[in-house]
Amino acid sequence: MMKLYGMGPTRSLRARWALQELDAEFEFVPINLLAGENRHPDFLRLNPTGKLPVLVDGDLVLTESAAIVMYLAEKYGAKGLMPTDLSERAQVYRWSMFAVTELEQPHWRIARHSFVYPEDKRLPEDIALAKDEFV
Ligand SMILES: N[C@@H](CCC(=O)N[C@@H](CS)C(=O)NCC(=O)O)C(=O)O
Repeated sequence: MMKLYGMGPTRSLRARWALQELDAEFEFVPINLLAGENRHPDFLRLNPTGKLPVLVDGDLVLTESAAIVMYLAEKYGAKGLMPTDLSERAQVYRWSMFAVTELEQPHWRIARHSFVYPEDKRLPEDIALAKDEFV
């Protein structure tokens, strides 16, 4: 059975949502980032960057939430999440890339400088710049 390593409100939500949307059988393996479980050698063997999500499907170990979603959509092609028509599929690639390269980056910068970084590393002026970029 496929295994998804993840934690509630993180990017692993994307993969979990796709699995549920596709009605796929999977085991969810919780990894507590706050407790540092992503730095355990067993987890680092799966993903040396120590990041979530990780999907394990047989011999395949896949990281990157957008890639996982697209992989699942193709694996369960009959469910219709991934269009069969190439030009429609191109739009899936386009909007997925747009989400992770254009939208997510400034959004994540806002989060880092608002509550992720320690207070002395936060740059309020970068929040303003990132907001402009996001818009
Ligand atoms: N581009 C990656 C980003 C993965 C990522 O940064 N995951 C965060 C949770 S949302 C993480 O695991 N962070 C732990 C760390 O950086 O140590 C993806 O979309 O999967």
